[in-house]
Amino acid sequence: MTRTSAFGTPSRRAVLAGAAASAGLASVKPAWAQGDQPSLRDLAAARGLLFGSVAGMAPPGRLGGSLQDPAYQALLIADCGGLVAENEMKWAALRPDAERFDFDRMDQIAAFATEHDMALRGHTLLWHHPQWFPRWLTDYDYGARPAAEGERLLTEHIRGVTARYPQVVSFDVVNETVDAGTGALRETSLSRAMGQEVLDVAFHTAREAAPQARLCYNDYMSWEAGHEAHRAGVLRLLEGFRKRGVPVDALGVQSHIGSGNTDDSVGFDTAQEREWRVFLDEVVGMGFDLEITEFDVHDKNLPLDFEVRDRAVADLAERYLDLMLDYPQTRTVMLWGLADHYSWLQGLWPRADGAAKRPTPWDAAFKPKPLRAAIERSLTRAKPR
Ligand code: 9MR
Repeated sequence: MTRTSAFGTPSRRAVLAGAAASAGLASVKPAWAQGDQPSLRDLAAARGLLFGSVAGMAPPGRLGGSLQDPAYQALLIADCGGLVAENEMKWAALRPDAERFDFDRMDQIAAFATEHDMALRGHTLLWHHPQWFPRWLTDYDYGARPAAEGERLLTEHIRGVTARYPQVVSFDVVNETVDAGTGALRETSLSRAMGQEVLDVAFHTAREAAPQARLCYNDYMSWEAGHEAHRAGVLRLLEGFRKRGVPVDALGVQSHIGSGNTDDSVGFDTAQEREWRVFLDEVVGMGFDLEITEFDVHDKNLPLDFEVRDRAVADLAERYLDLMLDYPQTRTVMLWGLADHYSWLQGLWPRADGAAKRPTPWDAAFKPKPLRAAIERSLTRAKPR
């Protein structure tokens, strides 16, 4: 009998085993994989890379609710070796207050990953950005000894989450703490209580509590005009980590590429590529690995025509991924969405023509687009690591 997961989908292992048995083959693609394309998961794995995507447990049909959709689940099972929760591991989701954890929705995501033999990424132990703190944490009364109370709260959180999910292969320990405009470190209630040591404490605690996991600093700096201070701030932060012996293994390069939020071009010309390599060379020169953690291609400023738009998205993606995978230090490629209608980009920065965006490899009818083929080509070209 085919084993069924808690989500009602047959597990990958069961499907693969069943198909292999009936066809008499060692490795067979599941029936719902696209055409005769090899799975991106297997292509990546053969090169020592982890390929996967985000999914979320928001109510069915909503942005953030992709894991509730059986068609989206099928894509994950067919093509992804890794899974990351879109929101469910954040403080805002896990922590109703200072005393309690609510692991319910995150547990369901973790269970899906286990059912389908997917590696789980952890996003994020500390999104150190005031906008994304839960209200209670912003207003928290740290008492007479704020540094000690901040440390207690933070370490308890990190120990709680890492103990609950010991299978996590890689954690975004700290997310987006460099101010994109100035390059300075952001302030939160925690940093006001503990000082910027809060970041070091987060990494030390994660290393101690999850020695099996790679520890990343994750951010969205890019080559775009206006990102110079952001890149410089991230380099300063990484340098400081190294000098102080803070256990950070990799830089998570979010990779929300395409139309910038500030810069309306969709460029990645030769000069920008050079600029980007200078940044990456500095990062790997300090001994950090790279992870692509949230890849998608914003098409806000591309023409309406699907053929033209999808081609431009795919071309940019292929050049970018080729460059990133040229670094043997890049071990992970995670997408921030597989199907267009679940992309967070639908909810922000509308296109001038009001049309839906097309930033992911599958369209809203779950038909693969040129972006999927571009990713496949890039993974195929990647040297084994
Ligand atoms: O995609 C996520 C969206 O559903 C949430 O509303 C938002 C706030 O929690 O976060 C989005 O994910 C972000 C990620 O956690 C960090 N990097 C940027 C991502 C896109 O905004």
